[in-house]
Amino acid sequence: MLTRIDHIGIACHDLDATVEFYRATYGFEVFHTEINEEQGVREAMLKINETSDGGASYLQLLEPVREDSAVGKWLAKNGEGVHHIAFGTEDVDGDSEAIREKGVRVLYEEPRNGSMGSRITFLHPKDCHGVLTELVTSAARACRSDQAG
Ligand code: MC0
Repeated sequence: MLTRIDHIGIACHDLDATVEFYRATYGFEVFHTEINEEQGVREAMLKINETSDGGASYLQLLEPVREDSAVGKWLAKNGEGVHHIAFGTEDVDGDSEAIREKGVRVLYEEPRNGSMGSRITFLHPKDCHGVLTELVTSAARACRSDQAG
């Protein structure tokens, strides 16, 4: 079950300048930064609020580390802006399979590594009314499900 907006992914050319905009304009501070080589991004997570499912909602600022990455291609074509929305779930495997059975293209056979140790997959934007959609199970949740079972 999808229980929160986990994050909104925002593509930018200059991560440090964009982080500074969000800090100076809204007072949002960086909660976490990392480079995800597989996805080809350097990212900063800005925590906005905790959520009733025990998780949290973030803004995820994304700077491409390669021009041929998904975010690099997106930026070249569209410029800066909202790149994707991510829903949080305790069960990215089960929920992505259930969504695949509804005829929506799930981009990965198995969930991959996401921000802060999460497991992630994506749904094709052409099957989601133009919105690139990500499903996320956070590290704490993934660990809890492993222990449960
Ligand atoms: C592409 N399209 C989008 C889009 N990206 N539409 C809405 N939102 C987006 N972000 C549209 C294009 O405009 C095009 O439509 C069509 O989809 C095909 O796009 P393309 O430019 O030819 O590119 P493809 O087909 O090579 O790749 C698109 C695809 C790719 C969505 C499959 O970007 C992908 O695999 N994305 C998932 C991975 C990802 O985005 N990673 C970065 C975030 P037209 O009408 O022109 O044909 S990593 C992340 O977020 C991690 C770190 C985390 O959360 O932890």
